[in-house]
Amino acid sequence: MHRTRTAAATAFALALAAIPLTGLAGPPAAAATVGPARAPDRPAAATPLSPTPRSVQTRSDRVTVTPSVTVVADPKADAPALALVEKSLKAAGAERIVRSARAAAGRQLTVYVDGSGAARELKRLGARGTDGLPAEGYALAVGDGRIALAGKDATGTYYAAQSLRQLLPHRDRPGARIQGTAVRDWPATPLRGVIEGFYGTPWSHQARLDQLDFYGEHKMNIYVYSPKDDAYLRAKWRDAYPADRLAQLKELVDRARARHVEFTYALSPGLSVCYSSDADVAALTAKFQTLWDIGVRTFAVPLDDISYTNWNCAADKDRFGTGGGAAGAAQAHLLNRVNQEFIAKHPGAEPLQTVPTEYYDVQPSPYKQALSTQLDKNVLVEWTGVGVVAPTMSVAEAQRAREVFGHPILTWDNYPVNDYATDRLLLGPFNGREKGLPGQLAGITANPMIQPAASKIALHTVADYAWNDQAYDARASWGAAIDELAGGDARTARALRAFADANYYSVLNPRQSPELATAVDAFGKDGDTRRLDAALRTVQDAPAVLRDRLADRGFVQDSGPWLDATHAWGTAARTALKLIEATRAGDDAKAWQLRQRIPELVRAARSFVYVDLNGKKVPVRVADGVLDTFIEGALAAHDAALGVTGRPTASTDLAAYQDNTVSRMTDGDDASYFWSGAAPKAGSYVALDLHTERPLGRITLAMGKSGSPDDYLHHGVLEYSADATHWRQLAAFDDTAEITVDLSADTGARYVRARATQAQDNWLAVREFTVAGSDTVTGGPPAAAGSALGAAADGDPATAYRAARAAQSGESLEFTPATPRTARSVVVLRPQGAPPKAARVQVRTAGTWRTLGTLSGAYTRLATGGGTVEGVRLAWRTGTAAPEVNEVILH
Ligand code: LTM
Repeated sequence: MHRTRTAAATAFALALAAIPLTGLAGPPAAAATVGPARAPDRPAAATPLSPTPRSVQTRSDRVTVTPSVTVVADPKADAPALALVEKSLKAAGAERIVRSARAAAGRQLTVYVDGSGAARELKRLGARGTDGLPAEGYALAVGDGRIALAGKDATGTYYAAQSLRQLLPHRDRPGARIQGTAVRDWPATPLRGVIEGFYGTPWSHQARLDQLDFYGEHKMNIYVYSPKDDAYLRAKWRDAYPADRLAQLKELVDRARARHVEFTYALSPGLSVCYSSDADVAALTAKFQTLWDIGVRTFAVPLDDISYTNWNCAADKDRFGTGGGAAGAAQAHLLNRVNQEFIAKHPGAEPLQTVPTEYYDVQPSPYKQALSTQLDKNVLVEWTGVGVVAPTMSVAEAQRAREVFGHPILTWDNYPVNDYATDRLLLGPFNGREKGLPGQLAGITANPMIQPAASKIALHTVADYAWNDQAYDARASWGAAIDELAGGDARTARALRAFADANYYSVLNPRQSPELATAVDAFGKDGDTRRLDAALRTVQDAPAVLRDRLADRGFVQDSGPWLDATHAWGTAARTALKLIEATRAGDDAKAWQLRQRIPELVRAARSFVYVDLNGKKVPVRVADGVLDTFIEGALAAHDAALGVTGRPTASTDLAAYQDNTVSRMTDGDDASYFWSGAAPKAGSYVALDLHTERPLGRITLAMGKSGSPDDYLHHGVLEYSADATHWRQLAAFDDTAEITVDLSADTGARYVRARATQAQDNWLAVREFTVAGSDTVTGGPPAAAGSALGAAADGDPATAYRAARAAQSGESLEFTPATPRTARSVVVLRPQGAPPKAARVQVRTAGTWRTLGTLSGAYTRLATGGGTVEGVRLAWRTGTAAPEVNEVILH
């Protein structure tokens, strides 16, 4: 099967021909102004067109889509463009489309597509034609009862039709009029698109078809088919496709062509190829031939993420030697053979593409030198920028890449790919790419997320940048992407914006949730709870709105766990805000009631997982560093109001294995644990910050866990410090997983840590790391397993003493401060639902016990009547069901 050369293909060839080593061709000679515009230019960014055109002028008149519309098209006009024009007119309310060689009589709308008719009408409307435009450029004018559009080539006409689609009203508003407009437009770089090049679950066939439609709509002209976990592309690259797989690929190739997208087939043989082998060259080209036969015209041989220091066959070592230079020579040899024996022998084939093994920097090396000098000059080299995921990319870096690789550069931009961060959706815009960069490149391909539909927000912005980097505004493009996906529905757009903001963080967008963070910061300054609650409510409700109203069901499906987590974090944060309100209002009982709900809400928010290709469950992150921090702040403010120091903050220099984060060793739950995911080295530590310097009581370090009893620090020391810089040793320990150290009242510190003194093979699991104050708790009933009496006076209301049994006659819990304390009241915090009158509350002053009253429900505050308190006693009523106490506080 043969096809006509698409404009995308021509652009590709032109790009190669036009690229001088010092930089690519600049903007075309054509001026960006059109003829006699009747109204002043408005900034292109203000148009509804996306990508933002180079030049837009509005006219003072308007055109109506009449029930019958005549289309006067050049006989050679691009068929997909014509089909799109007609479809868009129908969607705008036209009931009948008449194809004719002449304009309609009377007041009926006539649309001219390409040829002399369009050229004449463009001129009449004061717009310039396509002369002087680069490949894929177009001109479009609307006014005086007609529409004229013309492309520099077939793809240009298709893009003119895409712009017209966006300008036309929707049939929901019959008779709606189109603003008179003249657009003159062209791309900033020849190739613009997507490389499905990530690790993890490859996109489905339906998702790929949907993506190709999306690329066409966004003037992207290349899709590189290169999912890392498709065995036919890497592990089993020599194997032929079964018929059904080939049929699916053909459907993709056909859809791509209809959308003016260059389907690029990328085969990655590097895991097992023998570069010098005739048989392997034959296997590669035979596989390419099967793709050629279904219409593929662009091919790539990526050689990323392989070892180039180990040969796959002895023959390569004999032929090429060893080292980076040898690897470059071997790869150039293989690529040149494919280029000369396949690409060159297939007229109509586009230039070969490759991804070098050193794709992530611009450092000269023997490997790059070999590729630069030995690889055929017409092979395109893909490069990720400086860094695998480059936070920024500059014109100077691209120029350097061209010099160092000695070939035209196509960026493989690792955004919004999330295979290295499967806990996140990356919903922020394409950012950090310098203006002028596209002009240095053969093109830009973006590696998307494992989630195809959710990638559309970022890909929309990539398309904007790649088409018109000079007008690109990341935030504006992000907003436009959201509005487009929301389909013009304001409520959906608000929800989608909140959801995207909550999932904004990436290497390119290091400020997580900028809009929510701004709202939280503003609250910190003005304390306006109503405003922050409205913002949080939008976050909380966004998932339900999106599930209910978002037309792109793929987006909803892709985002499932993140939608759940967003709702749950919104709920937890709103509860924290209510806690702040109650704390401020001095409504202590309500504050305590709200406070107790938060740990469970946070646990729920952290419980949602993404299940990856291997079945691994990855807890997802949403608005991290913003909502979790806000909640922690609310808890800390409540602690301060209660007069307790709060839960110590845990830290470590060891990475956590999966979601077994370091905070789990201070959560008061002996069943959860921090797990290091790597063996500690000498010097590795786990530490606690007690928030204030205070006397240290009993320290417990409970290590190991069921299933991994040997995951403890085998040789270490316990240390303490006032400033986290100067440490003093408390104890040394060897070969023991459970450590308890009792300190005298005069040992005070803010920081405590356990530090490994030797490297070991086992990982580290810490179930609980606690530091009691030197206040003591005695009496009973005895604590249940996994709980401790001391939890009733550890400064952390989230931990609780839970009795093992009901109270017996005469039993009491006695709290003795390290030193007698002046206090106006005794506060006793118990779990919600705790029975009233369960105990008499007594204080000892001047050596005498006095009864202040009985316990209320969960929150009890009793005035001491003044004096220095030497002790507090909860004298249980006989038979009280196993008591629980979160905290006894002298206030
Ligand atoms: O970036 C390249 C050239 N190769 C791989 C990609 O397949 C992968 O998706 C990204 C992001 O993890 N990193 C790579 O190194």
